[in-house]
Amino acid sequence: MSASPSAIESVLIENRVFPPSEETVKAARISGMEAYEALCAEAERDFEGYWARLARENVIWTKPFTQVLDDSNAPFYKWFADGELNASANCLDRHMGTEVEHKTAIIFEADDGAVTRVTYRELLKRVGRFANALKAQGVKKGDRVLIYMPMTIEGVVAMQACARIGATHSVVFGGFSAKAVQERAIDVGAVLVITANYQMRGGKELPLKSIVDEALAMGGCESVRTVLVYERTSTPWNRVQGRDLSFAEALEGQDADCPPVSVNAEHPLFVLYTSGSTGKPKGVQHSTGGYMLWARQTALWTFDLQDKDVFWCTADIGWITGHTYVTYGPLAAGATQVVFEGVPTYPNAGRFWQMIERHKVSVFYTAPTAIRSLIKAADSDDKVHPKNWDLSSLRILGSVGEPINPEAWMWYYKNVGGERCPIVDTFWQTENGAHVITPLPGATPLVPGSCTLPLPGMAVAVVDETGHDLPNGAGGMLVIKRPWPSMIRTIWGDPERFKKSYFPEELGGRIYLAGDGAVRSEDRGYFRITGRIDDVLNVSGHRMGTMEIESALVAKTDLVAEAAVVGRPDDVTGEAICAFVVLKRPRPEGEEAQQIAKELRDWVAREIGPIARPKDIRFGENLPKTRSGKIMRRLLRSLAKGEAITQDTSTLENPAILDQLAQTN
Ligand code: 6R9
Repeated sequence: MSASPSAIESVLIENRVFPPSEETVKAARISGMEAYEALCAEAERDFEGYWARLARENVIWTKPFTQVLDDSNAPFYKWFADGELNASANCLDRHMGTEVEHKTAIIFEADDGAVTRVTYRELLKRVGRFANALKAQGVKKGDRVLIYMPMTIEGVVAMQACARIGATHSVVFGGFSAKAVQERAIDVGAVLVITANYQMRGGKELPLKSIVDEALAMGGCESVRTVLVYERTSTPWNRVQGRDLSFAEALEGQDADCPPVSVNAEHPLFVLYTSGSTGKPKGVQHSTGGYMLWARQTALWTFDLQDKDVFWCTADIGWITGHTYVTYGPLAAGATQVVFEGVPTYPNAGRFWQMIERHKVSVFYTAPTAIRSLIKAADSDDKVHPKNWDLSSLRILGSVGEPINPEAWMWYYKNVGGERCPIVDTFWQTENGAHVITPLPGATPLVPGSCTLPLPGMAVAVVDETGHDLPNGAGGMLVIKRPWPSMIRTIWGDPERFKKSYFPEELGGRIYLAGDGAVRSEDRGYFRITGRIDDVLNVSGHRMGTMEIESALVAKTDLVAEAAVVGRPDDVTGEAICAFVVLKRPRPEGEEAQQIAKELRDWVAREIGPIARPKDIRFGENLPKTRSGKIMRRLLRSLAKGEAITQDTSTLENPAILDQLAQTN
């Protein structure tokens, strides 16, 4: 079956149920719904006892905890607060002397197809050596290190090395701009930056180090003393004397043995920036103990990882999915995983399928946007259809980052999974640390387009504006009513914003507000996520704040007077960015409009990164506003979709501008 773009949208709700095969149930870690329900009942009966048990089973503690949950300063919850551990030891050292020691930890495939493998033993040595190099540069426990790296073994090593010495890492996605790097370096107070001279993507050599140079030259980053440069390619890079060192220089003479530093369970393992509903990205701060517990446990449960599995999560380490399901979860679980440097469409759109065949991947985890673009590619070129490869090694498929529409689900199920592999549609967020709502491959009957049921212990509910539970079938706000170990601890340097964003007073100040809408099915109580309810867009599975893009646009002060950004549905990227712009000069038309639109797109790509580049830009003499001056975003959303305006426009100052704004460039 193949899907045309219109067919992608056509099946909005799919009611067929796909139960796991008997074979899958029998072999699974959580075997059957009874096993799932028993775990839920355990968490219900003895909430703290349940989490304490999992914390003991999943984490190697250097000092055992005696407290479980400390809610004395809620919503600043603490978990296992008197326990101590090291995250890197929990991923690497724990396997030494076991059969995992000489197992392949990472199969790295470079953009050009070259493959490198490292065992757990070798990875431990590389991490140890790198950790010693960081120490030699004066990095201490509690310092922050900014990582701006391509998808490579070195990227994982850099993160693990920070964890090993108790330094808090902050990874910035390699597609972000110099401005984004600068803002994050300042906000987090980084003392050292780890980067590469270039990254290879789709056959192209793209700069990283020069972007770091630009970011640090913008000022305000005086805390950064050192920049370490991984020489990914042989192309020379510009050295700032006294500040920059190549990896080779930094690693020279360093011992591979670096004892892991024990840290408190609440010690910040990392800060990861994500978009919120205001202009400034939020530094989501995660703990060490609670995070490691759920990263490992969900890797084992959701993906049912077994000894022989080859796991492949396609996410970049610059996102939370790459943190939890590349750097920490699979390694703590002792799995073999694939790390891929390149892009799914190079050298052609069969790359994923080719790599699954080549490395005998058995558990494959990717994003709906990638699936949808590969559906399109396979539709127009039979040679890149997954049927051309042997995908029989696959046993479990996963999806993350945005709702997967039933049509894409069915295509993935049939053409990739051969109607044999359960699809785990995992709902979670940067702030959650790890999976929240997801099917379990050996238990949950699947319904396409639904992330099904919460993991045991996750008190997820759908509520109205006053925080009251809604019945099945009624749409409302997704919340989590009780704390969980891998939850966000605070927003770095902004505890007030943390409280306001996630634990609003209107809901009593103790309930976590996800920012997504959801509805539970009438029959099974299965969750379906209906999308963000705040000013956050989801473009290709990446979160973008509308205000962030608006701020970038109005920062072009010579040209832009005002801007409003909304999302509109898009076949491939899920949502597309649509910007309505008022210029400081007469409204342009025709070629001039196209030229300015291009200039603004490029500007936003430079300010934030290419993922923020608006797809549509429309010009008006004004924006639709109420008499009190509020931009009527609902109208803009309709205009962006190309819908006729049916809303009440009587409060609008200037109804004539609607016609202008309906015109595309
Ligand atoms: C892991 C990750 C979080 C937002 C979240 C929601 C959307 C993620 C989803 C999903 C429907 C799923 N989202 N997974 N929506 N079904 N399975 O993506 O984290 O980058 O913080 O994005 O993504 O809107 O609120 P993050």
